[in-house]
This record gives sequence, C-alpha cells and structure tokens, in this order.
Amino acid sequence: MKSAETTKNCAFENVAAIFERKIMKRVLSIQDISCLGKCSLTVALPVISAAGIETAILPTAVLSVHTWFNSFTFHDLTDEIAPICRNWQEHKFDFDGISTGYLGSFKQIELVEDIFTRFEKPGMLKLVDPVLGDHGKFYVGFDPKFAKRMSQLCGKADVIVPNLTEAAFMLGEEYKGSNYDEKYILNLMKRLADLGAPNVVITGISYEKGKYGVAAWNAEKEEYSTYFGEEQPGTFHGTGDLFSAALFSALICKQPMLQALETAVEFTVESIRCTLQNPDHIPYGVEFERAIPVLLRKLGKI
Ligand code: PXL
Repeated sequence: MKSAETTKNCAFENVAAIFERKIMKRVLSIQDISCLGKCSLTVALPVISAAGIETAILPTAVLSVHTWFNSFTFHDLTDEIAPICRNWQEHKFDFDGISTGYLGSFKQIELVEDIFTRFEKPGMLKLVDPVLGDHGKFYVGFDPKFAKRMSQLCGKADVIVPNLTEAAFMLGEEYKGSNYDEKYILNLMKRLADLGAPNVVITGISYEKGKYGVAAWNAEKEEYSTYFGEEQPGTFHGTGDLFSAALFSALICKQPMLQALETAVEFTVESIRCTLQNPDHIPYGVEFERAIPVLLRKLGKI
C-alpha cells in the first residue's frame, strides 16, 4: 500500500496531466441553490452529471426554498462570483459550455456577461434560460426593466429557452395566454433571434390538443422546428429548469438540435408522468429522479 505522503505527491504530479487528457466534458451551471424545492441547481447538477458531464456550479444565492413559496430565506452570493472565477482562471480551468438560469439582480447579469467573455473559447456553448416568470406573471422581485436587461444577456448566448411569458416580457409586449398560432410563435422567435442569439427555443407551447412541447428557430440556417410530447394534466414548478438542463446536456453530448429537443421534452414529460403516478406527489416540483433512465436512453448512454 502507498503511504499517505506518496499518494499526495502523485496526486500533485498528475494534476496537469489529468487536465490535459480530460475525457469528460466540463460545463458550468450558474444559478441559485433553492435548498429544497427541486429547481435551479438542485435540478441542473444531478441531471447534467447523470448525462456523464462534469458539472461545476456557481451558486448565485442560497434560498431556503424557491420564491413560489409564500416565505423563504435569501442569502445573496454576488460578491463570491468574481473571486471564484478568478481562482478558476488561476487553475486554468475551462468549460465546454456555460448555462445560466435564475439570476437575482442586474449586477449578476453583468457578472455572467463577464464570465462569458473570460471563459470564451471556440465551440463553447452558452445557453441562457431567461428565468423571469410564467403564466403571464413575473416571479417575485422581477419587473419589465429586469426583463429588458435579461434580453441583452440573451443576445450574448448561443441558445435561449424562454417560455411564452418570458419571450413576451423580454420584447416588452403583452402576454397573449393561449391565444396564439404558429405564425405568432415564428414571428416571436425571429424577433428574439434579432436580439443576438442564433438559436431560440420557446418552451411550453401547444398547437394541438393533447400535444405539448417546444418550437425552435435557427436564425443562421433559417430553420424552424418543433417537438411535441404527450400533454400531461396540471402545471408543475421547475419543469423549465429541468428542460433547460436536459437540452443543455443533449447539446453538449453533440445531439443535433431537433434530437436534443426530443430528448429534453421526453425527459420532462416522463418526469411529470412519474410525478402523477404518485397520488401523494409533492406539490412544488417533479419527480425527475425516476425519469433519469429515459434521459440516458435518449442520450444513447444505456
Ligand atoms: O424555477 C425557476 C426558479 C429558480 N430559482 C428560484 C425561483 C424560481 C421560480 O420561481 O424562485 C429561486
């Protein structure tokens, strides 16, 4: 058996070599930790990791529960962000992708823009989920000015994944509810792409009863695509975060966009299905853990 000292020396000697022959992709997920509540990092970390991708996290705040609850604690971590990133740069870490979710302030958006620049490298995927609200309403603490600022961050991403509420709010428009058609969605996506992101994915849409899914616009190829799964009854908190984590994983695993949309939609639908199967299911999130095999199957990992 090796002595503790020998092991330590070997570990240090090998650090550079380990980084050189990195076989796993490494990504960074930037959003809050809602300690209990099944959203943001408590969803992104297990999902992306399960996909076989090393997942570094940058928590922007620690909340007891997400803001859907009528009371919560909130500890802001903005001041930690720049020092953590500087330290990563000293260690010469890089990322194959960066994804962002819930950001709590203008300052945090500015810091994320700085992170995109600091860690920029060819082929690095930047996915922004402009978490602002749902069902025509802002989440607690957000307003039209914040939505406008979020739209600027979206302009710096490769892929953005707003729901209909977020899409409308970022364009400074009224939310239309379910009163829309395919022409409206296409026009919405084109105008969002004009903000700067070449790939726009609108989540939570339906053109046909019983089918629920997403639409995507690739502005460079002028390509429109959709993917719909089986509509599930009810609405569930955290499914946007789940979809975003699964889509990011699939794109990092090099699935083409249409296949990645299918992976992410089917995983999200299966998570809701697993939740509904349980008559005593939790009211604040979905049982995505039981749907992980579907994600892995869709990614061709099992
Ligand atoms: O699921 C999005 C989200 C993430 N993080 C926090 C939230 C929400 C939505 O309510 O409150 C803290």
